[in-house]
Amino acid sequence: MVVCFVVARWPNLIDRTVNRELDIIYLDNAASTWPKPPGVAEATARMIAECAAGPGRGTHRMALAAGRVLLETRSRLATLFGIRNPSDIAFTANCSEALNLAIKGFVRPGDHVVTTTLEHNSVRRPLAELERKYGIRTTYVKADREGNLDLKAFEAAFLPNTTLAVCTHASNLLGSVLPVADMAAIVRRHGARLLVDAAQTAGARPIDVEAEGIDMLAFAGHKGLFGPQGTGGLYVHPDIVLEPLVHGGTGSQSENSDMPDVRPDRYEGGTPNVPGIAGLGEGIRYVIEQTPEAIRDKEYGLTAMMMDGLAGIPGVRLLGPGPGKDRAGIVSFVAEGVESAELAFLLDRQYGIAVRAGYHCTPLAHETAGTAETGAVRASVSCMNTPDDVKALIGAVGEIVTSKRRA
Ligand code: ALA
Repeated sequence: MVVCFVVARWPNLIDRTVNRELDIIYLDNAASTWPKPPGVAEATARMIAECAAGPGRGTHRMALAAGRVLLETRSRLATLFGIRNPSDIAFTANCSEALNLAIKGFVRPGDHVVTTTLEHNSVRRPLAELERKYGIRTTYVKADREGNLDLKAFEAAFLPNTTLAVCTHASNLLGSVLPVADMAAIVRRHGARLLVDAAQTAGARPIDVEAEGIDMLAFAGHKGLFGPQGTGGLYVHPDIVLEPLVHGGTGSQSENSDMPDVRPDRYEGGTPNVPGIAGLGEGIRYVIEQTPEAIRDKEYGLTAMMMDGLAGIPGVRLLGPGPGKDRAGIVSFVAEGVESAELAFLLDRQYGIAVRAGYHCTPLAHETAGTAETGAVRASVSCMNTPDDVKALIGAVGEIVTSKRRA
């Protein structure tokens, strides 16, 4: 009875939300991309409607069809990231889970880890947990105010017991892009392994794990890969064996009380998000068709336009690399006379523009940028945005900031 009552009271949850979103100018793509390319929603819905069986958990046709969806999406990911064996990719619920799997599965008591002050809490928090529980040690190499990392300082942080380096590929606050191939060479010289957090870059710029020397790559499915939320994954180099994060059913080696040693089963306990992974497969298809190079260039053009326009508004200070320098599709800024949260609120309520304000789960990067006290407003594009979206943001920020400064 209670369930019926609740369902009856909330029959139109999706309609109400989507209807409001349809006339939005969406510039919060660093959190989650929207809209998705054609085919993503359809593939997800189709799996729920037509093929909701457990992959690898039966030999009937529907279970096999679900298994093929995982296989196909994994193969597309391997193509996109230059990975030889798709089984070296494990699906996870998001990039945070992938990073937790990599960090907690790799680091052992007595280890030292090198990382940076640009990291998201999904790197900082698992490391802090291991520090508390097992006394591991972490060195945070300080990036400069724009979000650039000095490679000499990075190399100087390595100790004889350093086993892992973790870095974001692009800062989710500053948009700065780290030179992961150069970092990988340093990491190799010190006999350690490199884990890259590609939350902001997977799909939005080229990544080749072999060519760039990346040992583990964590990625979100719902950002630049255009999949649904609840998808993500981790690439693990074939010679690295991680402790699993989840112990549970895999549909394989069921007599064994340990997790199987075969991949990807070892890292995928429990029934996966097959509808989400079906949608993710369509998102990756789109990225491969467009090419990550073309997506990067389109986002860069929109970002450059945004920086140019915002920089011309008196009282606005942009964070991150200056004009002409490489950056992901992220522009964060602070405005004199108006708090970041208020500015984001007014953009949404008065202009229908969605951005994200606050600390973006990266207090370390805010300290680095000098915005630990104020937070910042972040506008972030995907290749679905248009110059008109950017013009609307610049115009709206200009009006709000000018009226606040006059008041
Ligand atoms: N990490 C995501 C962001 O930066 C959620 O907004």
